[in-house]
Amino acid sequence: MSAPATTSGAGLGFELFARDGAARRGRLTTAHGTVETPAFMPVGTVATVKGMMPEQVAATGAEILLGNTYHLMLRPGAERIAALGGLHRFMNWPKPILTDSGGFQVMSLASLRRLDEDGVTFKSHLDGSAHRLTPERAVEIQDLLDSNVTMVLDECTPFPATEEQAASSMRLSMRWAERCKAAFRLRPGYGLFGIVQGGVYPALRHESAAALRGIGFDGYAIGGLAVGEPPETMLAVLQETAPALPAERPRYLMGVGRPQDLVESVRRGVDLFDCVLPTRSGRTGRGYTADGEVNMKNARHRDDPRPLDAACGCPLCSGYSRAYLHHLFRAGEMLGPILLTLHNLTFYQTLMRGLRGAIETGSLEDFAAAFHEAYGRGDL
Ligand code: PRF
Ligand code: ZN
Repeated sequence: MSAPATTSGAGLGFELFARDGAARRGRLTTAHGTVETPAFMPVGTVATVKGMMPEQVAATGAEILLGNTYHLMLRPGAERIAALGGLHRFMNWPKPILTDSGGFQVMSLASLRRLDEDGVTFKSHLDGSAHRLTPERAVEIQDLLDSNVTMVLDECTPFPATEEQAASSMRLSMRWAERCKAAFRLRPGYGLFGIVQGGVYPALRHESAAALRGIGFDGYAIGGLAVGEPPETMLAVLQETAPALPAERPRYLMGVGRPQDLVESVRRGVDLFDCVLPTRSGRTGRGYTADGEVNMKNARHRDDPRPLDAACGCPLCSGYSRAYLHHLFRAGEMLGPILLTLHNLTFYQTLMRGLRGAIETGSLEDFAAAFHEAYGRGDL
């Protein structure tokens, strides 16, 4: 069973117009605009992409942001954001927004977590106050935020986990997915994504994908990866899982990843990504270029008049030297993280544009080979 055709009418539109091997070139349509896929979503956890004005984020080429149920329910509160006109208005980002459901963040950030069949109780990492998330409340919060893409509440199975642990965790997530579907308010331009779990076990991944297909979602995420397993394991699980998802619906690999992971995951059929890496690295002095990662705090940049990446058209690379950026980081100046975040987000969006173009022209294998050849050079 697949999701209903939603190219027009209820839900989210998704068209595919080119394929190259398992890779897909598509367009997601929401109530707040369209997203060319494969796409990378910058992370705007607390209703801001750290250090960036929304206009700057849009100028990097980003068409959709990720927001977080967990953080926003704690502060400033979902009902408050709803009363202020929703998350788009609140943060002045008029384009599409996808929100994560909170389960993953509860497990990584909250204290005193207690998971039961009905949901999860936890204490806030901010002030220790007690809160509860159920599948129904997670959907309601994302509705209050006016999120275009609501994610089901799931449990991200930790790595490592035995097959028995991964199975019972995944089956709980599938029961929660069904409750999320029942609680979700259908409306045009908004959709609900299921999340495949099952750890590193192919049989469990297939069982999870089949359960979600049976329920029927607007899109299908692959969760529980990039949680500490080796990169080759992640790609093997991905290669196993992607073909088990409906071909005509978007696929989202949650929390991934490094530039090389994006290239390899697109080759295996992923349409959507999110990751804190470009923004977090930007704040800590790590820059991405076609020739690999660069640590701007390294003394070797002290006298370097060249831009970080001569091929990049971002504000950092068009106006400032490596020596100046190095100086800003050494001096602890806030412009350093701002400029480098802007560059890193531009690098990620430029990579996605390159991948989309390569799929359109049927040259993805050559694009990937050339990317790895240059990027593999590492710190320069
Ligand atoms: N589930 C949810 N959010 C997530 C993950 C998950 O498994 C991951 C795993 N990489 C990141 N974010 N809901
Ligand atoms: Zn740049």
